[in-house]
Amino acid sequence: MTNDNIQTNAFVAKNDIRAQFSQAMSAMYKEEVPAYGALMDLVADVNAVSLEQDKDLHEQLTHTDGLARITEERHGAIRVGTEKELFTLRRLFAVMGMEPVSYYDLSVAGIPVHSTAFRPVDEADLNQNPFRIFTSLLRLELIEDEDLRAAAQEVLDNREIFTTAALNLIDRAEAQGGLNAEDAAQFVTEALETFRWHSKANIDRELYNRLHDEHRLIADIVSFHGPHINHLTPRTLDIDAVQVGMPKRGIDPKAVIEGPPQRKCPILLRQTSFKALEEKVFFKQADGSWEEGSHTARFGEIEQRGIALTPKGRALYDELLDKTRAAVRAGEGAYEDLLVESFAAFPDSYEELRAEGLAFFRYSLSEKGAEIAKSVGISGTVDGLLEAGILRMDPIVYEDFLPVSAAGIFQSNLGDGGAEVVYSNPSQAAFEKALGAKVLDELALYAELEQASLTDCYERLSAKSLKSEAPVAA
Ligand code: OOG
Ligand code: NI
Repeated sequence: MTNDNIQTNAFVAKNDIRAQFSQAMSAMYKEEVPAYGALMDLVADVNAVSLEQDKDLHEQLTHTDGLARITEERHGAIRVGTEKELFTLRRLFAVMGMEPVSYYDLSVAGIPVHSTAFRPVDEADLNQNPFRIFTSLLRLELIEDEDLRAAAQEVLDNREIFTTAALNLIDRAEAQGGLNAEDAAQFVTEALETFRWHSKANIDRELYNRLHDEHRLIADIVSFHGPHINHLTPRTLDIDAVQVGMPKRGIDPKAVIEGPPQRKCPILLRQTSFKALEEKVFFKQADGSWEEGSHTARFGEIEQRGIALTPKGRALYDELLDKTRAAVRAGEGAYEDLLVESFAAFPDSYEELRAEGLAFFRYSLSEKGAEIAKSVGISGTVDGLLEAGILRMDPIVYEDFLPVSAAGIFQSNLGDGGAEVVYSNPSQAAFEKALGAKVLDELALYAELEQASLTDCYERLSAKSLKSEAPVAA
């Protein structure tokens, strides 16, 4: 064994650091926002019922190793103020095996941020712990009022959202290629500090009000010591049941579920949330005293994840959603009926989704296929082998987010009032410059996963001629 190996073995796996961090975040948020704990309980109950009643789903999740991860599964969201903060966050998340995937422009929805999601990328890592953080960067350049922009910039430039120990441990993890158990535990503790809620604002009430009048989100990002986690979202297997169950447990959900309608074969992502809490905060007055006020930012959200769509499937999703939203605004009476009606045009069986090249699948050998492959080499097309029951296919879970849904979630929690400004223009290049890296292309990741699963089947069947007839998206 080389010296290198000895060192590497002493490092805690990134997956374990991520799992510890996700646990720690959940425990902290439960303390900070008790309704989150109530929601977790509801989701656990609903998921147990779904798995009991839907044997196919149970079998599918067991087969794809997706079952174990579900109770521990959650995503969070944060918003940062400066390029430097985003840059360091990328390094911090990398210590836990989380990489920036996809670019989301929220400015088109009147929200002056652009975003990415930090998450694990490889299938095995996702199955161990798929913790994700939706991360938004404020775009101060979209504020027209120059004085206000300068005041906000100054406040942001003067804060340090990371502890010194966290910064040192990030440096160490990069230099060594990992962290030992003691460092990893300290890293989790120190990293958590960045996302903690602080009721004492960094600024006085007057500046808070000016920021708030420009956009509530700007006040949320600039006024506090750091990017407090604003929600943590468990994954449910039946979001309609959770939506109905929330009021019974004293939680008030937003009016509509974002995303596609209820279907037999869930696609992409459906999300709903409960309204942000009104929280007591304290503004720092010029004479050093603290003045009491209130701020709403933190809320709860639930999501149900379905199959990842190919570019063709995604285009159809966007088209049908746009059509619905052009006719009626989300939240108005007819919205849900119209959504269901529009989505009648989206095939709702896995066979059709595959045949039409609308969704990504993970292929594996069926029990029969594995048995036969022991003795004879088999070749054939994917269609033929599926039909012969030699291959099986399972949906690849959508691991990302949806900009229209995200905008709906942001908006439902910004409350009423505040300006409805439409900012413009995505700027992925500027975002990536701040990040210090390119975001990964989520569609390429799904396509690679599908292809890798097929290649594995080729090899096991020794059927080198195996080719997908269904349009496997590039
Ligand atoms: C992020 C909103 C987006 C989601 O699930 O789409 C999001 C935020 O409010 O900061 O978390
Ligand atoms: Ni969310």
